[in-house]
Amino acid sequence: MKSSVISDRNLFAPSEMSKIQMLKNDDLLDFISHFIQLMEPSSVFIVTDSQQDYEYVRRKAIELGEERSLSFLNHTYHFDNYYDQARDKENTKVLTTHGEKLPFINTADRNEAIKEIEGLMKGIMRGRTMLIGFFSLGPRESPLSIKGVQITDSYYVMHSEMILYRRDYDYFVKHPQATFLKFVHSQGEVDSRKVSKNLKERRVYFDLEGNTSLSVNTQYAGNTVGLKKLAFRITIANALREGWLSEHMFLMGVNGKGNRVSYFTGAFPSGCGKTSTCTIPSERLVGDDLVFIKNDNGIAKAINVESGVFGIIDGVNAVDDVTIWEAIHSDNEVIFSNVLVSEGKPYWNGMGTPIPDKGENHSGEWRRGNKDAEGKEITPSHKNARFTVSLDAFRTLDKRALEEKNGVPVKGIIYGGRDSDTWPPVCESLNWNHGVINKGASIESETTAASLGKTGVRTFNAMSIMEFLSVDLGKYLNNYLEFGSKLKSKPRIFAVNYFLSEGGKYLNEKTDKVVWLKWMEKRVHGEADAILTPIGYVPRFADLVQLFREMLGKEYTRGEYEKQFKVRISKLIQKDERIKEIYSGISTTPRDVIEELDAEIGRLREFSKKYGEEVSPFSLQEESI
Ligand code: SPV
Ligand code: MN
Repeated sequence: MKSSVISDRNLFAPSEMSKIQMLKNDDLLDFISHFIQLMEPSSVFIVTDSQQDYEYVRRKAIELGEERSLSFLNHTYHFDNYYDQARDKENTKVLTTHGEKLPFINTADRNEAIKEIEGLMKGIMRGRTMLIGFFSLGPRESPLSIKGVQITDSYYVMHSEMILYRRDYDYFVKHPQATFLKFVHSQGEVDSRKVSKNLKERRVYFDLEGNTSLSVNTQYAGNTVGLKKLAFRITIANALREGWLSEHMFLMGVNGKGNRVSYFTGAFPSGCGKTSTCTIPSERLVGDDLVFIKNDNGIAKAINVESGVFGIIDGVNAVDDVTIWEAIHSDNEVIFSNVLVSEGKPYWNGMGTPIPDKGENHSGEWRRGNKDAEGKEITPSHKNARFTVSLDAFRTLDKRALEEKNGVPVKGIIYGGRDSDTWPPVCESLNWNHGVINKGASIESETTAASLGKTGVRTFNAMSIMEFLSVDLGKYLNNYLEFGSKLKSKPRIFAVNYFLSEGGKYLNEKTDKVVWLKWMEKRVHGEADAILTPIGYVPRFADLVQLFREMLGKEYTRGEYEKQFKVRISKLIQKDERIKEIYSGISTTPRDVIEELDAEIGRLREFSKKYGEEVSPFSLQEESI
């Protein structure tokens, strides 16, 4: 198509004209032309890899009021509309053809949905500048990486992406045949506070066939930052087609004996300890949210897709989250979103210091006690308020692993949930299939609103991926099982649960998670025996005593161990039955899934005949591995 808009001197200033002329990729130029014609910006700015372009985008975000400066360092803050504080599940849709429906996924007809959203996008950038950014998901030179191009009219979105991803305009210059993912966003009309106004017309659509996401009338990063959760829907589908894994996981190195470092990935639903695990001060952070895992000569190798963190700030304090606290107070720039700002300083719930009674927050001018239109008291910061910062700001960053082109070998995969009364604090699966099915595909998370001691409402969240899934869950699991079957050396699979409680009290301290990590690290190297239970292997008491002493200087007691690791037979059977019911309702569920769940239920029933309702780990046999 190579449209004439690409050479329109009214749209492209001379500097931008020379940047676009460096790009010879027809698919790219068609893509850009199509959306210029549709959205009718009054100018176009091309974000290259230069420092100058970085500073320009950042400066414009501030000049136009999308971000404002804080009084310290070069930190800024941004607000989203009071009603635009999180991902919009209802209006997020995967586009399918021939009326195809997918279990658990909100779908829409491709042709109709594109017509609808392009209708909303028509002329939406009039009077505004279209920004075009070029990025790499994963290290620039990595064969595992995927490239992406973002079109947006939000300087805040582009600024966030420059912090969170590696820019890679040069790649597009050098590779006219490059294939890439396409992200198109417009914040739409904004009000005097510069927040998106037309939330009724907020839409986030995924055109998997076109490797494209389209998002409009929203600013919250989870709906707009293409490279993050928008790309994720597309890469999940591509991974399924090509036989690798695109996962909602952290990537971290756990320090072991001598100078050994063992890499683990971890999938946890939000609010279940994912970021706090991978930022433990004694270990190594590689990434906190998204990984690609590929089979490299029989070894599972992972890369972090991102180069920054878009993290929840609620509850982050100097004692429990030392590395995050340091990172957001370092001289690396930070964008705070939806926090309270008072006299040029950011404040958030649970930060551990007093919070002023007035300031500006996601609701506008704020005073303590203010209520919203629904009569609900407005908290100083939103529960989903966030910080955006480069990984370079973290003292514990494993820079070599982050930049490792071929990825780091995955020794273990950890699945976490939030569960008050069923899973033990840590457990190793019997093998790959058992781990994928009975741990990962069985993740449940109790609603955090559930009060301590009471059993919360459990939400099924396989692999903590359910909100992002863009393919049939049965086929997705089949790919996972097949991926493992082709590995020469399979990562061990573990499940953790930081939320076990009794009588309204958590059975573990926040800091205990380092002990479980160290135990898992020993297990993957065959250095710790374990106790075999129907749901997998749990630690021996003696090993935990030693690890608690070494890591936390704490005397771990027999009583604590027994409470935490007893096998809760009937709860476990109930859980397996719940999960089995879900998978039985999906026509594409691989046969192994039901078989593996049935086998575990069978083992648990046998056990209960022998031992009764609950079994102390002390009465079970040790197994050496
Ligand atoms: C999450 O909620 O899992 C996030 C933030 O990482 S979002 O970008 O909204 O997905
Ligand atoms: Mn996430």
